[in-house]
Amino acid sequence: MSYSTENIKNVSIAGHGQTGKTSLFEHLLFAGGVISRAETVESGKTTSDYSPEEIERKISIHAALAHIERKGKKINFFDTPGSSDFTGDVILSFRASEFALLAVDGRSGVQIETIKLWRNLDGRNKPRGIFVTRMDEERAGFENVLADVKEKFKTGVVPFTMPMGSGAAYKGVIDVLNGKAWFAQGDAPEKEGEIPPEFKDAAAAALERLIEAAAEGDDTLMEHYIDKGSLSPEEMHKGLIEALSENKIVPAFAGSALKNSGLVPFLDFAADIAPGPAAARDSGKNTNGEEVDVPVDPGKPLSALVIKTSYDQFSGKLSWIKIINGKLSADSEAFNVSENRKERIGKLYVCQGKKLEEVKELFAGDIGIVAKSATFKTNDTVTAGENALQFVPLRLPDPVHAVAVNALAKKDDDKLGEFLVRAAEEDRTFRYSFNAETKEAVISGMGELQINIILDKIRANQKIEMETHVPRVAYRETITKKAGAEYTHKKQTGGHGQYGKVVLEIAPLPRGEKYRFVNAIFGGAIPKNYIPGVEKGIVEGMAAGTMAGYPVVDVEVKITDGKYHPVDSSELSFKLAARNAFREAMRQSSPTLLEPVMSLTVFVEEKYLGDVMSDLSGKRGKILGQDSVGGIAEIRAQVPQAELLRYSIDLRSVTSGTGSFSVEFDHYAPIAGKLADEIIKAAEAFKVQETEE
Ligand SMILES: Nc1nc2c(ncn2[C@@H]2O[C@H](COP(=O)(O)OP(=O)(O)O)[C@@H](O)[C@H]2O)c(=O)[nH]1
Ligand SMILES: [Mg+2]
Repeated sequence: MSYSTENIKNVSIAGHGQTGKTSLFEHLLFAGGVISRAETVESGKTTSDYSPEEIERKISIHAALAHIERKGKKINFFDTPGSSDFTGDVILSFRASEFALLAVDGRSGVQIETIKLWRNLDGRNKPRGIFVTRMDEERAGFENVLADVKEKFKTGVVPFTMPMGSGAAYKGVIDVLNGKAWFAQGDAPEKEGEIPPEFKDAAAAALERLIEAAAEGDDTLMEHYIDKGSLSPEEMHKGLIEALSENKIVPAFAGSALKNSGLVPFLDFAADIAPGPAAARDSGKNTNGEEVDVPVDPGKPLSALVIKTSYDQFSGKLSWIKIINGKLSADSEAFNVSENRKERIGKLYVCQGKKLEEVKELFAGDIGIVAKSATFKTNDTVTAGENALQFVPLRLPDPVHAVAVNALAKKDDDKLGEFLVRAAEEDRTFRYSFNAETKEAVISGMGELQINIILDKIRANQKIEMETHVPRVAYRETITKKAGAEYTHKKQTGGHGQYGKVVLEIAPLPRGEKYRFVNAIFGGAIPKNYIPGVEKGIVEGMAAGTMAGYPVVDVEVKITDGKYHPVDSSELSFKLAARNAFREAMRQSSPTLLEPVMSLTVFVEEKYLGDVMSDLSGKRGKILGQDSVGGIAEIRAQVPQAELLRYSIDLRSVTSGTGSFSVEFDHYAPIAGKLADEIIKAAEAFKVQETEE
């Protein structure tokens, strides 16, 4: 069945691991009548954790999509992984949803991933709510969690539902807006009833907060409220919808997935109040490269964005697609703007977890799947015709962990490469490349877990044996003082000889300027037509420095003089002369090694702060700053890359698995002494051989 734009909602369920997202998703599907029985995560049979790797490990690894019909609305739900290793699929679900529901464990409150996801949503100005989960467990506290949210995010939260009791005394939730209670019935669906007398006061106080929140959405409503002291139900709805779509309020919900509780009132909220695509806008780049707003609009010609690519054992390649404008029809023709190619659309599906259901068309705002597409890849823009804007791609974090990999049997290397490319297509935070400089195939991603899962899958399915090791660091070399040298390349063979003389000076440039070539030849000492040869020689010389064979950077090379021979000179002679002159000068210029230094941000619970700091100082780290909010510390530091190659493993052991970090290249810094000696020694075996042509 196909739904029109105003009847579609897209909600991503996200949050820290083990907060109960997958269970919530499963039991929402049960409450919404999609499945007749909710399965436990432990059974490996839930709707959303369906891949073999998820069933084996009992955690969510990939985003899953399903939909529920409620009050004539189609609500698409994403279940997303909680581990930062799989953040790519959380980000794509945020990109495709107009509302995010953050699951927060009623016992632990805001955790590290909650904070990171909250910031990510801030960056998108995306409306969000909090679902306080696991209220049936001992020590669960709704008010504690709200206070925690308030402290950590400096924002008020407005309960739309609130729990009746907690732990063993948990009875269900109150639907504040509609003035009803929903009583938990264990395995059976929750039941509507009167608010019990002991919760009446709390419900009335919560309603008061909700009315104020609704008035905040709209100035005229605020006036009504001040005049009359209350708002009508219609006014309430209108005000709340506005306040939410402008991201002015954060609604809170409570419940217990396993007790099927707090789900129906949330579905009502999602259907009635949560922002949907109808009023949303996406952003793209037009043909002039300017960023433009693209309102979701069913009336315009088709435009859509491929948000995810997955491979299914039976159906093959699946391209997940969000329709932004117009509609996408099965058995039609579309245009892939990113590839500049036509694409034949065959069958079109929506899904309930792994189950695909064929549909004839999908309207703006909806999310579906195109099977076996020839050209689609994640981030591609799909339109009705050529020459259209392209949607802004998913904004993904840089990899934090890398390993070098190779197949044990040489013959398997190509096949391994092929499946690594596919893995990178499926998860855009995973990258695979051949580093020509270090001569290694390097894969990188968001953590050891992500990388191991990908490699395990290839090992198991493709029967490829492989080995991994810590990747080599891409060091650089540079010079610290001016020097000059000259070199004459001269060869007298039978026929033509070779002759070229180059005189040059080299000088250090500021860090990051890489290379400057200055031709200061007077009076044609080297004829113009040989200068390109000279420059080639310099470039070759700089490709492998004299210390350890690493590329040379931040050097100015000035050619001051030379000599040629009318018969024997050639481009090659000058190239070789220049290369050797450069090397000679470099040896005289007090060269030094440079190492890449990364800028690192670490999030840890405060109790681990001391250990993390001392670990960082042992890693030659320079602490730049530190903030602490509500028990969670954020540390910013600069640390040499060589010390961070296994940081995802080290941080895990220092913080019992709770810490997380992001890292990006910052600058190159000189390195000397014993460390430099070791690098030079290690590079000996690796040094680019000097070849005489
Ligand atoms: N008692 C109780 N346990 C829950 C509830 N929701 C989830 N759990 C349990 O919490 C664990 C993690 O749940 P899961 O849904 O996989 O969390 P996710 O990592 O956020 O997807 C599982 O053992 C669930 O059975 C709940 O409402 N009550
Ligand atoms: Mg899960």
